[in-house]
Amino acid sequence: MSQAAHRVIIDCDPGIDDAIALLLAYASPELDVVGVTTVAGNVGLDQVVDNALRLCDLIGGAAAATPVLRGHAGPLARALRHPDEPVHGAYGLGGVELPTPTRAAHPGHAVDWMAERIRVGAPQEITLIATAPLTNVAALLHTHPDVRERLAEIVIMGGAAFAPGNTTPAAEFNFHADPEAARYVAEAGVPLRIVGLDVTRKALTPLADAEALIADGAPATSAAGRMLSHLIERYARRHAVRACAVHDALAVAAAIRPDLLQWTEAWVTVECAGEFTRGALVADVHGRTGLPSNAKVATGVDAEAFRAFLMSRLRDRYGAHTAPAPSAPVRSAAVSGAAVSGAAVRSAAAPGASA
Ligand SMILES: [Ca+2]
Repeated sequence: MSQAAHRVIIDCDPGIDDAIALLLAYASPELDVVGVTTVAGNVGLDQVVDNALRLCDLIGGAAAATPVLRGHAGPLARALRHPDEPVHGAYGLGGVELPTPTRAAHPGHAVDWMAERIRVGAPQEITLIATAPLTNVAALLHTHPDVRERLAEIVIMGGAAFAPGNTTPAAEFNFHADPEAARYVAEAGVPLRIVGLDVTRKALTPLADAEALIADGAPATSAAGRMLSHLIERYARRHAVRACAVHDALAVAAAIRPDLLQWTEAWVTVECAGEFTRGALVADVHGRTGLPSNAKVATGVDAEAFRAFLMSRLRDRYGAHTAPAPSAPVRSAAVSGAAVSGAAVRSAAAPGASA
Protein backbone atom coordinates (compact mmCIF):
# COMPACT_ATOMS: atom_id res chain seq x y z
CA MET A 1 0.00 0.00 0.00
CA SER A 2 1.35 3.39 -0.93
CA GLN A 3 2.28 6.10 1.56
CA ALA A 4 -0.48 8.26 0.13
CA ALA A 5 -3.22 5.74 0.84
CA HIS A 6 -6.24 7.39 2.40
CA ARG A 7 -7.28 5.91 5.72
CA VAL A 8 -10.89 4.77 5.89
CA ILE A 9 -13.24 3.08 8.31
CA ILE A 10 -15.98 1.08 6.62
CA ASP A 11 -19.23 0.89 8.58
CA CYS A 12 -21.26 -1.89 7.00
CA ASP A 13 -23.90 -4.62 7.26
CA PRO A 14 -22.73 -7.40 4.91
CA GLY A 15 -24.83 -7.96 2.76
CA ILE A 16 -23.74 -8.89 -0.76
CA ASP A 17 -23.03 -5.37 -1.95
CA ASP A 18 -21.15 -4.66 1.29
CA ALA A 19 -19.07 -7.75 0.56
CA ILE A 20 -18.22 -6.47 -2.92
CA ALA A 21 -17.51 -3.05 -1.40
CA LEU A 22 -15.02 -4.59 1.06
CA LEU A 23 -13.38 -6.58 -1.72
CA LEU A 24 -13.05 -3.40 -3.79
CA ALA A 25 -11.68 -1.35 -0.89
CA TYR A 26 -8.98 -3.89 -0.11
CA ALA A 27 -8.16 -4.21 -3.80
CA SER A 28 -7.50 -0.47 -4.02
CA PRO A 29 -4.05 0.87 -3.11
CA GLU A 30 -5.57 4.34 -2.71
CA LEU A 31 -7.31 3.18 0.48
CA ASP A 32 -5.97 1.92 3.80
CA VAL A 33 -8.88 0.27 5.61
CA VAL A 34 -8.07 0.76 9.30
CA GLY A 35 -11.30 -0.71 10.65
CA VAL A 36 -14.49 -2.49 9.67
CA THR A 37 -17.40 -1.64 11.94
CA THR A 38 -20.72 -3.41 11.77
CA VAL A 39 -24.34 -2.53 12.39
CA ALA A 40 -27.60 -4.43 12.03
CA GLY A 41 -29.26 -3.90 8.67
CA ASN A 42 -29.41 -6.41 5.86
CA VAL A 43 -29.33 -9.10 8.53
CA GLY A 44 -29.01 -9.08 12.31
CA LEU A 45 -25.89 -7.91 14.14
CA ASP A 46 -24.46 -11.35 14.97
CA GLN A 47 -24.73 -12.33 11.33
CA VAL A 48 -23.15 -9.14 9.93
CA VAL A 49 -20.23 -9.45 12.38
CA ASP A 50 -19.75 -13.08 11.36
CA ASN A 51 -19.98 -12.19 7.68
CA ALA A 52 -17.50 -9.32 8.01
CA LEU A 53 -14.99 -11.61 9.74
CA ARG A 54 -15.42 -14.29 7.08
CA LEU A 55 -14.99 -11.75 4.30
CA CYS A 56 -11.81 -10.35 5.88
CA ASP A 57 -10.39 -13.88 6.05
CA LEU A 58 -11.34 -14.45 2.42
CA ILE A 59 -9.58 -11.24 1.37
CA GLY A 60 -6.55 -12.16 3.46
CA GLY A 61 -3.43 -10.05 3.83
CA ALA A 62 -4.10 -6.79 5.66
CA ALA A 63 -7.82 -7.54 5.85
CA ALA A 64 -7.28 -10.60 8.02
CA ALA A 65 -5.73 -8.32 10.66
CA THR A 66 -8.10 -5.34 10.36
CA PRO A 67 -10.16 -4.83 13.52
CA VAL A 68 -13.79 -5.85 12.98
CA LEU A 69 -16.12 -4.38 15.60
CA ARG A 70 -19.66 -4.96 16.76
CA GLY A 71 -21.87 -1.91 16.62
CA HIS A 72 -25.53 -1.28 17.30
CA ALA A 73 -28.03 -4.12 17.03
CA GLY A 74 -30.80 -1.83 15.78
CA PRO A 75 -31.93 1.78 15.50
CA LEU A 76 -31.78 3.81 18.70
CA ALA A 77 -35.16 5.50 18.28
CA ARG A 78 -37.32 2.74 16.83
CA ALA A 79 -37.57 -1.02 16.59
CA LEU A 80 -35.37 -2.83 14.11
CA ARG A 81 -37.38 -3.81 11.10
CA HIS A 82 -35.79 -6.56 9.07
CA PRO A 83 -36.35 -6.44 5.34
CA ASP A 84 -39.40 -8.33 4.14
CA GLU A 85 -37.64 -10.02 1.28
CA PRO A 86 -34.53 -12.19 1.55
CA VAL A 87 -32.78 -10.29 -1.24
CA HIS A 88 -29.34 -11.04 0.16
CA GLY A 89 -30.29 -14.67 0.66
CA ALA A 90 -29.53 -17.01 3.48
CA TYR A 91 -27.18 -15.42 6.01
CA GLY A 92 -26.84 -12.29 3.92
CA LEU A 93 -24.23 -13.43 1.41
CA GLY A 94 -26.46 -14.98 -1.21
CA GLY A 95 -26.00 -18.49 0.14
CA VAL A 96 -22.24 -18.38 -0.49
CA GLU A 97 -20.70 -20.17 2.44
CA LEU A 98 -17.32 -18.87 3.50
CA PRO A 99 -15.12 -20.71 6.02
CA THR A 100 -15.68 -20.18 9.74
CA PRO A 101 -13.87 -17.03 10.92
CA THR A 102 -10.37 -17.55 12.25
CA ARG A 103 -10.82 -14.86 14.91
CA ALA A 104 -13.43 -13.10 17.01
CA ALA A 105 -14.57 -9.50 16.73
CA HIS A 106 -12.25 -6.87 18.20
CA PRO A 107 -13.22 -6.14 21.82
CA GLY A 108 -15.25 -3.03 22.58
CA HIS A 109 -18.07 -1.20 20.85
CA ALA A 110 -17.72 -0.01 17.28
CA VAL A 111 -18.77 3.53 18.13
CA ASP A 112 -16.19 4.01 20.90
CA TRP A 113 -13.49 2.37 18.80
CA MET A 114 -14.24 4.71 15.89
CA ALA A 115 -14.05 7.74 18.17
CA GLU A 116 -10.68 6.66 19.58
CA ARG A 117 -9.25 5.84 16.15
CA ILE A 118 -10.33 9.19 14.75
CA ARG A 119 -8.88 11.05 17.75
CA VAL A 120 -5.46 9.41 17.60
CA GLY A 121 -5.14 10.22 13.91
CA ALA A 122 -4.24 13.56 12.40
CA PRO A 123 -7.13 15.94 11.66
CA GLN A 124 -8.91 14.92 8.46
CA GLU A 125 -6.93 11.69 8.36
CA ILE A 126 -9.96 9.41 8.40
CA THR A 127 -12.80 9.14 5.92
CA LEU A 128 -15.80 7.14 7.00
CA ILE A 129 -17.53 5.06 4.35
CA ALA A 130 -21.01 4.11 5.56
CA THR A 131 -22.81 1.37 3.63
CA ALA A 132 -25.53 0.45 6.14
CA PRO A 133 -28.21 2.07 8.29
CA LEU A 134 -26.56 5.10 9.91
CA THR A 135 -27.14 4.07 13.54
CA ASN A 136 -23.44 3.72 14.42
CA VAL A 137 -22.47 6.91 12.60
CA ALA A 138 -25.19 8.98 14.28
CA ALA A 139 -24.24 7.55 17.68
CA LEU A 140 -20.59 8.41 16.98
CA LEU A 141 -21.33 12.03 16.07
CA HIS A 142 -23.76 12.42 18.98
CA THR A 143 -21.74 10.75 21.72
CA HIS A 144 -18.34 11.99 20.55
CA PRO A 145 -19.04 15.38 18.95
CA ASP A 146 -15.34 16.30 18.95
CA VAL A 147 -14.72 13.85 16.09
CA ARG A 148 -16.93 15.85 13.72
CA GLU A 149 -14.20 18.30 12.82
CA ARG A 150 -11.55 15.59 12.69
CA LEU A 151 -13.29 13.54 9.99
CA ALA A 152 -12.24 14.27 6.42
CA GLU A 153 -15.59 13.23 5.03
CA ILE A 154 -18.38 10.69 5.31
CA VAL A 155 -19.24 8.86 2.10
CA ILE A 156 -22.71 7.40 2.47
CA MET A 157 -24.53 4.81 0.44
CA GLY A 158 -28.10 5.76 1.04
CA GLY A 159 -31.15 7.63 -0.04
CA ALA A 160 -32.85 8.29 -3.32
CA ALA A 161 -32.99 12.04 -3.83
CA PHE A 162 -34.55 12.11 -7.29
CA ALA A 163 -35.42 8.45 -7.85
CA PRO A 164 -37.93 6.01 -6.41
CA GLY A 165 -37.00 4.17 -3.21
CA ASN A 166 -36.36 0.46 -2.91
CA THR A 167 -38.04 -0.16 0.45
CA THR A 168 -40.98 2.19 0.06
CA PRO A 169 -41.87 4.29 -2.99
CA ALA A 170 -39.99 7.18 -1.36
CA ALA A 171 -37.23 5.62 0.71
CA GLU A 172 -34.05 3.66 0.20
CA PHE A 173 -33.34 0.79 2.61
CA ASN A 174 -30.49 2.26 4.72
CA PHE A 175 -32.28 5.56 5.33
CA HIS A 176 -35.63 3.87 5.88
CA ALA A 177 -34.15 1.44 8.40
CA ASP A 178 -33.05 4.28 10.71
CA PRO A 179 -34.34 7.62 9.44
CA GLU A 180 -33.57 9.48 12.67
CA ALA A 181 -29.95 8.41 12.43
CA ALA A 182 -29.79 9.37 8.76
CA ARG A 183 -31.24 12.78 9.52
CA TYR A 184 -28.85 13.32 12.41
CA VAL A 185 -25.86 12.52 10.21
CA ALA A 186 -27.17 14.67 7.36
CA GLU A 187 -27.43 17.70 9.60
CA ALA A 188 -24.29 17.11 11.72
CA GLY A 189 -22.05 19.48 9.78
CA VAL A 190 -19.51 16.89 8.61
CA PRO A 191 -18.68 17.01 4.87
CA LEU A 192 -20.86 14.40 3.17
CA ARG A 193 -20.94 12.62 -0.14
CA ILE A 194 -24.20 10.80 -0.73
CA VAL A 195 -24.28 7.94 -3.20
CA GLY A 196 -27.91 6.94 -3.52
CA LEU A 197 -30.20 4.97 -5.78
CA ASP A 198 -30.10 7.90 -8.22
CA VAL A 199 -26.72 6.59 -9.34
CA THR A 200 -26.43 3.01 -8.07
CA ARG A 201 -29.34 1.94 -10.26
CA LYS A 202 -27.56 3.41 -13.28
CA ALA A 203 -24.34 1.48 -12.66
CA LEU A 204 -25.40 -2.13 -13.06
CA THR A 205 -23.15 -5.17 -13.02
CA PRO A 206 -24.28 -7.58 -15.74
CA LEU A 207 -24.52 -11.35 -15.40
CA ALA A 208 -21.56 -11.70 -17.79
CA ASP A 209 -19.30 -10.04 -15.22
CA ALA A 210 -20.55 -12.30 -12.43
CA GLU A 211 -19.96 -15.33 -14.65
CA ALA A 212 -16.47 -14.13 -15.56
CA LEU A 213 -15.61 -13.85 -11.86
CA ILE A 214 -16.94 -17.36 -11.20
CA ALA A 215 -14.98 -18.69 -14.16
CA ASP A 216 -11.80 -17.12 -12.80
CA GLY A 217 -12.02 -19.68 -10.04
CA ALA A 218 -9.90 -18.07 -7.33
CA PRO A 219 -11.56 -18.08 -3.89
CA ALA A 220 -12.42 -14.37 -3.72
CA THR A 221 -13.35 -13.86 -7.38
CA SER A 222 -15.47 -16.99 -7.33
CA ALA A 223 -17.24 -15.95 -4.13
CA ALA A 224 -17.84 -12.46 -5.52
CA GLY A 225 -19.24 -13.88 -8.74
CA ARG A 226 -21.60 -16.24 -6.94
CA MET A 227 -22.84 -13.54 -4.59
CA LEU A 228 -23.45 -11.22 -7.54
CA SER A 229 -25.25 -14.00 -9.44
CA HIS A 230 -27.61 -14.39 -6.50
CA LEU A 231 -28.32 -10.67 -6.48
CA ILE A 232 -28.82 -10.62 -10.26
CA GLU A 233 -31.36 -13.44 -9.99
CA ARG A 234 -33.31 -11.40 -7.46
CA TYR A 235 -32.93 -8.21 -9.47
CA ALA A 236 -34.09 -9.93 -12.66
CA ARG A 237 -37.36 -10.95 -11.04
CA ARG A 238 -38.20 -7.38 -10.12
CA HIS A 239 -36.59 -5.35 -12.86
CA ALA A 240 -36.51 -7.77 -15.81
CA VAL A 241 -32.80 -7.19 -16.41
CA ARG A 242 -29.95 -9.68 -16.01
CA ALA A 243 -27.83 -7.30 -13.99
CA CYS A 244 -27.80 -5.78 -10.55
CA ALA A 245 -26.91 -2.63 -8.71
CA VAL A 246 -23.94 -3.04 -6.38
CA HIS A 247 -24.85 -0.02 -4.27
CA ASP A 248 -22.14 -0.18 -1.61
CA ALA A 249 -19.32 -0.87 -4.06
CA LEU A 250 -20.21 2.33 -5.90
CA ALA A 251 -19.85 4.24 -2.63
CA VAL A 252 -16.34 2.82 -2.18
CA ALA A 253 -15.57 3.68 -5.80
CA ALA A 254 -16.80 7.21 -5.12
CA ALA A 255 -14.32 7.51 -2.24
CA ILE A 256 -11.49 6.48 -4.56
CA ARG A 257 -12.61 8.02 -7.85
CA PRO A 258 -15.19 10.77 -7.24
CA ASP A 259 -14.63 11.72 -10.90
CA LEU A 260 -16.61 8.62 -11.92
CA LEU A 261 -19.75 10.44 -10.72
CA GLN A 262 -21.40 13.81 -11.14
CA TRP A 263 -22.18 15.71 -7.94
CA THR A 264 -24.66 18.40 -6.97
CA GLU A 265 -24.27 20.55 -3.87
CA ALA A 266 -27.44 20.67 -1.76
CA TRP A 267 -28.79 21.09 1.71
CA VAL A 268 -30.11 17.66 2.59
CA THR A 269 -32.17 16.13 5.33
CA VAL A 270 -34.19 12.96 5.87
CA GLU A 271 -37.93 12.75 6.44
CA CYS A 272 -38.70 11.03 9.74
CA ALA A 273 -42.41 11.61 10.20
CA GLY A 274 -44.06 11.21 6.80
CA GLU A 275 -46.90 8.72 6.49
CA PHE A 276 -45.63 7.58 3.08
CA THR A 277 -42.24 9.28 2.97
CA ARG A 278 -40.50 8.19 6.15
CA GLY A 279 -36.81 7.74 5.39
CA ALA A 280 -36.94 9.80 2.20
CA LEU A 281 -33.86 11.85 1.38
CA VAL A 282 -34.82 15.47 0.77
CA ALA A 283 -32.28 17.43 -1.29
CA ASP A 284 -32.75 21.17 -1.74
CA VAL A 285 -30.93 21.58 -5.05
CA HIS A 286 -32.66 24.84 -5.93
CA GLY A 287 -32.09 26.57 -2.60
CA ARG A 288 -35.77 26.74 -1.62
CA THR A 289 -34.93 26.56 2.08
CA GLY A 290 -32.18 29.16 1.89
CA LEU A 291 -30.01 26.80 3.92
CA PRO A 292 -26.38 26.29 2.90
CA SER A 293 -25.26 23.08 1.23
CA ASN A 294 -24.29 20.32 3.64
CA ALA A 295 -23.67 17.54 1.12
CA LYS A 296 -22.53 16.56 -2.31
CA VAL A 297 -25.26 14.38 -3.78
CA ALA A 298 -24.34 12.07 -6.66
CA THR A 299 -26.68 12.67 -9.59
CA GLY A 300 -24.88 10.90 -12.42
CA VAL A 301 -22.35 8.16 -12.96
CA ASP A 302 -20.17 6.88 -15.79
CA ALA A 303 -21.62 3.39 -15.57
CA GLU A 304 -19.21 1.77 -18.03
CA ALA A 305 -16.21 3.27 -16.30
CA PHE A 306 -17.43 2.02 -12.92
CA ARG A 307 -18.06 -1.44 -14.33
CA ALA A 308 -14.56 -1.60 -15.80
CA PHE A 309 -13.03 -0.18 -12.61
CA LEU A 310 -14.75 -2.74 -10.37
CA MET A 311 -13.93 -5.70 -12.58
CA SER A 312 -10.30 -4.74 -13.11
CA ARG A 313 -9.74 -4.16 -9.40
CA LEU A 314 -11.31 -7.50 -8.44
CA ARG A 315 -9.42 -9.42 -11.11
CA ASP A 316 -6.08 -7.71 -10.53
CA ARG A 317 -6.12 -8.23 -6.79
CA TYR A 318 -7.89 -11.56 -6.41
CA GLY A 319 -7.78 -13.27 -9.80
CA ALA A 320 -6.37 -16.77 -10.17
CA HIS A 321 -4.06 -15.94 -13.05
CA THR A 322 -2.73 -12.66 -11.81
CA ALA A 323 0.96 -12.64 -10.96
CA PRO A 324 1.61 -11.05 -7.56
CA ALA A 325 2.87 -7.49 -7.96
CA PRO A 326 5.88 -6.44 -5.90
CA SER A 327 3.95 -3.44 -4.57
CA ALA A 328 1.10 -5.59 -3.30
CA PRO A 329 2.56 -8.57 -1.44
CA VAL A 330 -0.78 -9.48 0.10
CA ARG A 331 -2.13 -10.48 -3.30
CA SER A 332 -0.75 -14.01 -3.36
CA ALA A 333 -1.75 -14.56 0.26
CA ALA A 334 -5.35 -13.75 -0.59
CA VAL A 335 -5.44 -16.02 -3.59
CA SER A 336 -3.97 -18.96 -1.74
CA GLY A 337 -5.89 -18.19 1.43
CA ALA A 338 -9.18 -19.44 2.74
CA ALA A 339 -10.88 -21.96 0.53
CA VAL A 340 -14.47 -21.43 -0.48
CA SER A 341 -16.78 -24.39 -0.59
CA GLY A 342 -18.20 -23.98 -4.05
CA ALA A 343 -21.16 -26.29 -3.75
CA ALA A 344 -22.23 -25.28 -0.27
CA VAL A 345 -25.42 -23.33 -0.47
CA ARG A 346 -27.32 -22.80 2.74
CA SER A 347 -31.01 -23.09 2.19
CA ALA A 348 -32.47 -21.74 5.41
CA ALA A 349 -34.60 -18.67 4.99
CA ALA A 350 -33.06 -15.55 6.45
CA PRO A 351 -33.95 -11.93 6.13
CA GLY A 352 -32.22 -9.86 3.48
CA ALA A 353 -32.56 -6.31 2.26
CA SER A 354 -34.19 -4.71 -0.68
CA ALA A 355 -32.16 -4.38 -3.82
CA1 LIG B 1 -25.03 -2.38 3.03
